[in-house]
Amino acid sequence: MKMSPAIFPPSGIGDARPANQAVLDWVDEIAKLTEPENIFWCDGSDRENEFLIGESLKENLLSKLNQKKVPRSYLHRSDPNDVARVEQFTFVCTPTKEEAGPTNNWSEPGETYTKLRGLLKGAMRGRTLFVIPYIMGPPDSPLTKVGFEITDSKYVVLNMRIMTRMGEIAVKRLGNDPNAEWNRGVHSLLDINPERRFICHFPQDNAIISVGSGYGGNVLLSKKCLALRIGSYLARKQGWLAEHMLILGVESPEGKKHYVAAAFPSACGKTNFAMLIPPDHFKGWKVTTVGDDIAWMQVRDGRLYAINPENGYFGVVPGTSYKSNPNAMRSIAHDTLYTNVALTDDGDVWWEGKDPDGSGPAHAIDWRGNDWTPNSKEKAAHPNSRFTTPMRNNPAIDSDVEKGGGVPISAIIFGGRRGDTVPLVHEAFDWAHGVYLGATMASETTAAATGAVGKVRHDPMAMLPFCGYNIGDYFQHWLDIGKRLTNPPLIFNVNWFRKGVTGQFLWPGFGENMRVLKWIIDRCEQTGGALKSPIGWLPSPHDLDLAELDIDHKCVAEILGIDHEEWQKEIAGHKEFFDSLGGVVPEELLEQSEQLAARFKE
Ligand code: OXD
Ligand code: MN
Repeated sequence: MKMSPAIFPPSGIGDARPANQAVLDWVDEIAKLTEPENIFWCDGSDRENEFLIGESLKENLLSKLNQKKVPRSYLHRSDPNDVARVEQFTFVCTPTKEEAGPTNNWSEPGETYTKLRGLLKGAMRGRTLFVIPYIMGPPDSPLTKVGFEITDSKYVVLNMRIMTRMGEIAVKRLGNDPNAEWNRGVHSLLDINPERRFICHFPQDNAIISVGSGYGGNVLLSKKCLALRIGSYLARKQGWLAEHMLILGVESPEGKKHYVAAAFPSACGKTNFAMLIPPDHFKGWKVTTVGDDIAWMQVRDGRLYAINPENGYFGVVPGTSYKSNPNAMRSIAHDTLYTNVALTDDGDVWWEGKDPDGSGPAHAIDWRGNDWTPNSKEKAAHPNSRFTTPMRNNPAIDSDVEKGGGVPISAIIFGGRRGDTVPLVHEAFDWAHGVYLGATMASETTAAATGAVGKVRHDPMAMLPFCGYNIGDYFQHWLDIGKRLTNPPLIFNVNWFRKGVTGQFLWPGFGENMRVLKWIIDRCEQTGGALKSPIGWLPSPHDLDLAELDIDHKCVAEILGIDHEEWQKEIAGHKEFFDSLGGVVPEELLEQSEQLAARFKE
């Protein structure tokens, strides 16, 4: 990728310096180290955004799309070696290796700072250093956190403006107290070389340094780095939860509303579920979105309340269509930044799965900038191509998305992408059993991170790449939170991806997932039927509302059922996973494992 030169903005833009001396000193220190041509203090205003878009277009960092088809939207092509999160280069730098635990790459903080300072030395020569003030969370929430990100990438600034509440609002919230809590994030593209790509977290310092990448999950430091890795560390210390979860509202025709939080691994349908449109049969039911990726939850009056700390969606594009997710399609129809999708000859964006009827363009420019036709071997859009869009574009946005106190959570769902073994839905017997369901969930890997795709791996609570401390302590924290809840959410596990013997998906998914959601709500309302099984409460076929659904009865029986042989392997897999963590798993979860095995023998 061509590096953009320094820019000198017209007066009134790029000079929003905060008064807080701690921020000024830190920026000074980073500027001395990186030696930028100039410093641009972002205020998040429309004028500033227009200026940065104009400069990005001049530098070919963005391409303008057909403004009639996708108004105020742009396409960015990243370096082909830089298209996903890099878990192998992501580090948690705690004073001891034990604090980072068995699931994180650890590196010693002192040595890591020295190495990163070496890489950052002079890294911004000839470039502009942008300072981005932002908050995570609604402005009046007690959970809201302030962050500052330094970056030499305009693409990062443009994305952060969509993904966070950026500018003045953060400067005001921070105030002048030099001891206030705020996150220090430093990002430099360096030369986008995978050999010099490190995403490092220093939880004790509330600091992040990310170098060598321009990909969203590695560089929008508000998201995976602050809201999850550092967030989970702070959450444990401060008694709340930072989770890789969507949050949705479900309202019945009578106006009764519940909120549900659901943890699925990356690229496993969180955005689709958060924006679900109920099928016609569910006339009068409404699903609304609070968040599509991250939930911060606190205990109040014995209940769990959740906020979405983000302000936008950074979603996977391929597969998104008016059939699979109409609300996402409407959201990304304007004011959206696209990364690594294909460009059609009439200046529109395109990707695999955009037209479920198979009608695609006869010619396009693919995500690498090459000619593409339907006969090409390569995909037109990268499998991890993304949209960045403001959450306010979503027609189904929940009316309480700005509520600082959060929304009360009635149910928590864990789910993975599993071709076998795990039924469509089951309910935990109680909180500790629910924590066990989360701790033992597994899922096929996806293109959201570099590495093999389609390999089943254990991904506890969908937090394997995002838990910023020892996973054993994280499990214990979940168990402890449960002890403070007098009115805990019910906990469920779902699997939309189970396949039959011929390899076909057994469940239609997408909007039809409403049928599962409805059963979950029925269970919360204590009106839904269920059968006790060794793995938890299972709906029988008549407990699910399947009216007007074109599905074979045999498929229903298969997807709701459990195969005892498969579960013997599954339980052995749980044990193996817990053993692989080297003795950090709380006793209470080991007991859950024993109890699960025993229930199969009853
Ligand atoms: C994401 C991810 O981008 O989980 O949300 O990778
Ligand atoms: Mn995610």
